[in-house]
Parts: sequence; C-alpha cells; structure tokens
Amino acid sequence: MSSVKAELLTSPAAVKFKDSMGGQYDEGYVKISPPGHVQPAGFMDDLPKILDFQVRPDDVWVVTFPKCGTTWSQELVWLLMNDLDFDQAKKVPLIDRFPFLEASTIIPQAVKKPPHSLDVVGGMKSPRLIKCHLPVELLPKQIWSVKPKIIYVARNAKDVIVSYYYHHRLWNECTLTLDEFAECFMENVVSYLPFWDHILAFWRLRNEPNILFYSYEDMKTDLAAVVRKVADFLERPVPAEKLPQLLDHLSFQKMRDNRAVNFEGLVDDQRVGVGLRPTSSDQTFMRSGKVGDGREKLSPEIQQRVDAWTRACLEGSGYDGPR
Ligand code: PPS
Repeated sequence: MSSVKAELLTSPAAVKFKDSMGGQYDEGYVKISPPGHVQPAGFMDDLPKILDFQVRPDDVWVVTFPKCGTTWSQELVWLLMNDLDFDQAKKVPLIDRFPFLEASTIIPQAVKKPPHSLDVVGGMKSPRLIKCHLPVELLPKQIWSVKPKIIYVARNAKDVIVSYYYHHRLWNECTLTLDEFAECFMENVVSYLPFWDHILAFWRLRNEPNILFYSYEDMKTDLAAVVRKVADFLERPVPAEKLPQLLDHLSFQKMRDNRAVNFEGLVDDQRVGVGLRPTSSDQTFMRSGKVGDGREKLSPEIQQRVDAWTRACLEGSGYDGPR
C-alpha cells in the first residue's frame, strides 16, 4: 500500500467530467498508480481494506470493467451455484445474492449508509459469489495466492462507452453529451478507466486454471455455449432438460422485466438520495442489450477516434478485442 499513490485529476477533461456529475463527486477523481486507475477521491479511504480483504478458495468472483456483461454473468453464475433455483432468483435482489465488493467505496457520499459492502461480503457464508470491477493491480492481494475461481467478461469499447454513458445518466444524471463522454473515456478521467489495460491484464491471465475469460459478444452469439463453458468451469453441469428454462431466464426480455436483477428501486433510491428526480420510463438499467449500439449512436468522427485509440492501446498485445 505504501507504494500506491493517488494524484488528483485536474486536466480540463477531468474537471468537465466532475462538473457534469451535479456535485455528487465534488471531491474530484484521483488516478491511483500503479496502475493509473481512476476512482472518486473518497475511494482511497477504503483501498487498504480492499487490498487486505480476506479471500477464500471457494469464492467465485465475477470481475469486469463496468457495462461488459457483469449482471448477465452474475445471474448465470448464481443459478449454476444454486441448483437453478429460479424462484429465489426472481424474489431476492441480485445485489443481496451476489454483492458488489467495492459498492460502498464508490457511491456518492450523500447516499452512503451502513453496512459497508466490504463487511457484507466479509460476513457471507461460503461459497461466496462476489462482483468486482477493480483492475488486476487493485484486487485483494490474497486473490493471487488463494486463487479462487474468477470469471472475467470483456466487451467492445464502442458499446461500453455508450452503455457507460447511459449508466451515468441513469444513476447520476450526467449532463455531458455522448460524444463528450466518449472523449472523457478515452482521456481516462472516468471511474475504472483505463479500459483496455483492465481487459488486457485479464486477457493475459486467460489460460490460468482458476480464470475463465469470455466476452459479452460471445454471450450474444451463442449463450448456450457460454453457459456450458461456465458450467464446466464451476463444475456445476446443467441437466439438458433444464437448459431451455435457463436460457429463457437469461434472455434480455426476461432480465429486463425481472425486478430482482434490473436495479429498479435501487436506482431511484440513489437518485432521490442525491436530490435528483426519480427515473423516467425511458431510463432503465437493462437498456438496449445488443452488440453494435456504439456504431449507431456515436458520431462518425468519434468512432474513428475510438478505432484509432483502440488500435494504439492493443498494439503489440496479440489481442484484437471482443467483436
Ligand atoms: S454494471 O453496471 O457494470 O454492472 O453493468 P453490466 O451488467 O456489466 O452491463 C450492463 C449491460 O449489459 C446488458 N445486459 C444484457 N444484455 C443482453 N442480455 C441480457 N440478459 C442482459 N443483461 C444485461 C445491459 O442492457 C447493459 O447493456 P446496454 O448496452 O446498456 O443495454
């Protein structure tokens, strides 16, 4: 921890992004080095606890950059680990079944209330299912010696930019335009960036026996194949006769209408907590659920810039990125 440094971001893009968040992160954002990872300044208070968090060998972690298919994969993993208990999956909110490790460290100060998410996960019965968006360098140190199962999900940059933009509009009423947000994304002034470093670090680890790496695009192309891969990895085979019900439960339409996974309620709690009006009907967590939104929604000029930036970030890595 002594070697980790946090530097307040003060570039014009950083100030523009902070100011677009309606005062919810007035303390600003910091770049944490190594690895140059961005978070709201308040995150630093909890980083020592995160790094020293006790990992268990039978944990199952879903780790992603935000908006890459986390919730979709969590629901799949929870069902596989709980004998396909569809009734419970529809009743109990996913956040309670499969908590988000650093949730309390990143939500706006105005809506922070106990219990702290680190304590919630620390107090869970095994086997714990844990969601986390942190990069390799800031995961609990024990993860590399205890080696629990880790599922990492990647997604193409353009669709993530669009999805993350609408995420910031949904939860925080971010006032930037989509193209302005894309610029802030490529300039690494938004939480959890830099994007490609996050994905590449796990792509390099993809052949470790305790790590499974796939993409949102893989799930869209052949969900049944991903289900089989995850089931094999977790050693929780799906009986053939149950597969259709599982695929149906995991469909975009069913997840969009399932209050236990679509964050209805939680979003409005946060919005009202920071003084925003509740969501309008066109603002939903389960938003578009497709591949190619970036090509439809980003301006041609920004798309060219994202393509050039992606090529530069991936150059020499041997990875072309999810598509
Ligand atoms: S978060 O906030 O980081 O946990 O978000 P995350 O769950 O990673 O990503 C949210 C995006 O995943 C889409 N989603 C799905 N797509 C297809 N099918 C299913 N079942 C599904 N469930 C979630 C969700 O709509 C978000 O993508 P966008 O592009 O915004 O629609």
